[in-house]
Amino acid sequence: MAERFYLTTAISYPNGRPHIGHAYELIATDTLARFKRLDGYDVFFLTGTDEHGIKMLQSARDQGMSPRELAELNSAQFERMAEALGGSNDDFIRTSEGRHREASQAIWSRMQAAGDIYKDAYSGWYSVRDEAYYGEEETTVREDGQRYGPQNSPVEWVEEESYFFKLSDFQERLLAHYEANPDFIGPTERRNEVLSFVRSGLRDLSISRTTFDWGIPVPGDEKHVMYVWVDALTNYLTATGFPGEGERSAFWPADLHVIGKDIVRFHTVYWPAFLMSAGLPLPRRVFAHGFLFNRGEKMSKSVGNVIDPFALIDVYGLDRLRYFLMREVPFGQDGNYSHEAIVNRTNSELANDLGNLAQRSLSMIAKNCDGKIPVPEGFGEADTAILDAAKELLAKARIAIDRQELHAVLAAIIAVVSEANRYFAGQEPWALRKTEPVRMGTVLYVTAEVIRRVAILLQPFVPESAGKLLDALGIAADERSFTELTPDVALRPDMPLPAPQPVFPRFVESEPEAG
Ligand code: ME8
Repeated sequence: MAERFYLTTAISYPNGRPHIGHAYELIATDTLARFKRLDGYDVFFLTGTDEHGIKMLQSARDQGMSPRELAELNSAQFERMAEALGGSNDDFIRTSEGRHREASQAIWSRMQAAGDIYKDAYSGWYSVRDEAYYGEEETTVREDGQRYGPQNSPVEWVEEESYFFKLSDFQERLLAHYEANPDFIGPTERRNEVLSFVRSGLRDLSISRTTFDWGIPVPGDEKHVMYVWVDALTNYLTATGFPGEGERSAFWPADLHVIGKDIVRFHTVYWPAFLMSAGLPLPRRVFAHGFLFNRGEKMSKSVGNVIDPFALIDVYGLDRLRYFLMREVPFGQDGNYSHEAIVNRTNSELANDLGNLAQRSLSMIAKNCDGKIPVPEGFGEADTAILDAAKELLAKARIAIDRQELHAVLAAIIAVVSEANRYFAGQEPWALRKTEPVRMGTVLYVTAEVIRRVAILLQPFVPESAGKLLDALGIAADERSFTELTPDVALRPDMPLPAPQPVFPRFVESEPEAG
C-alpha cells in the first residue's frame, strides 16, 4: 500500500478577501502535494478558513454584518481562490462546521482530563490582529502613546475570568522534542527563534474568553468560548475525522504543516503542547515560509494595499504566477514581487529557455522525421552527459522537496534546460539534416527525451503547461508519474507526435495594472 502523506496550509481568517500571501502559501503547498502524489504517495492535502475569534467579530461589526455572514461571504472567496489557483486540496475545512466543534471539544476534554486546564482570572496584553497574548516585556509603547506587540500590531489590556492551559509544565518536554527531532521546525532561523523563546521560560496560556460568544463553547461551561487558536489548530485533526476512527484517521499525525513565519509560535509551541497533553502524536514537521511584499511594501488585510490573486491570474495566467512565486523567492525567506520581475523571470526561463527549445526541436521532428520520435543511434559523450543530467533530477528534487526547497527544484530543472539549450546549439541538428540525418535524429531524440523528463518534473509547479508539453511529446496520461523517470524508461522511437503547439508563449506587455 502507498505510504501516506498528510500536509496542510494554515487556515486563513476570512475577515477580508484572500490576498497574494494566501495564494502563495496555497500554491506552495499544492506543489508539494502534487509532487508527492506523482511520487506515489497517498496524499491528503487540507486547506480552509479560521472563522472564530475577536478579529472576525470586529471586522464583521465594521462591515455591518454578523460574523457568520462575514465568514460565509469570504470563506467562499477562499474556496474559489483555491480552485482558481489549481489547488488540488482534498478537503476544505471551515471551523464553523459541526465536525470541527466536536473535534475541538474532544481535544479540550482530553487536555482537561489530563489535568492541564484550570480556571483563574486573566489580566494582560492582547493583540486582536494577531489573536495573541503577549508578555509585557514583548510589548513597547510608541511615540503615538499606543502599546504594540512584537509583530507591530496594537495590543489592548484584557482582564477576565479565563481557563488556562498549563503551558509552563511543557517547557522541558518541548525542548526534548526539538532536540530529538531536529527536523520538527524549518527553516533553521525559525527553529532557533523557537528554541530561544521556549528556553526563556513559558507562562501558562489563557485559553478561553467570556466577553463575546463567537467561538466554540467550552464543554461544561458554556459561558466561555475557546481562545480562537485552540480551535484553529485543532482543524488539522478535525479533517482526519477526530475524535472518530474513520477512513482518514490513519493520516494523523500530519507530515507537514506549511505556515507563514508570523504564526510559528502557535504551531511549534502551543500546538505540540496541546497534543502532548491530549496524548496524541505530534506532526512530523512545521515549515514556515516568508512574507511576500509588493515591491517591498507589506501587504495585509488590516494594513491595506492588497493585491488580488484573481487579478494576478487574469493578467499573467495561472502557470506564470505559480512558476514565478515558486522560483523567484527561496522558500522560507521573504521576497518581493513586481510586474517586471514576473515578466522577466517567466519570459526568460519558460518562454525562451524551455518554450523555444521544445518548439524548435519538436517542429524539426515534425518536418524532418515524419512527425515521429526519431530512432537514436549510438549515444556519444555529449548525448550521455545531457541525458544523465536529466536523469539525476528526480533524486535532487526529492531531497529538496523534503526540505521544502521548492525554488531549488526549479533551479535544478532550469539548469538542465539551459544545458540542453547549449547541447542543441552545439550539435546544430539543422546543419546535420542534409549531411548526417541519422545523427540529426539522435540529437532530436536526446533533446526530446530531456524535455520529457523536465516536463514530468514540472507538473507539480505548472500543471497545465507541463501537461500540454507532455501532450506535445505524445505521452499518455498514465505515463506521467515519477515511475516514468527511472533510468530505464525513455521515449519510444517511432512514436507518432501530434502537430507541435507552442506551450510557453512570451508575455506581451499591454500595460497591466497589477504588479
Ligand atoms: O494567521 N506573505 O490567518 P491569516 C506570505 N488564521 N504569507 C502571508 C502573508 C504575506 N504577505 N500574509 C499572511 C492566520 N500570510 C490564522 C492561521 S492556522 C491554524 C490559523 C500567511 O489569514 C500567514 O503567515 O492571517 C498564514 O500562514 C496564512 O497566510 C493565513 O494568514
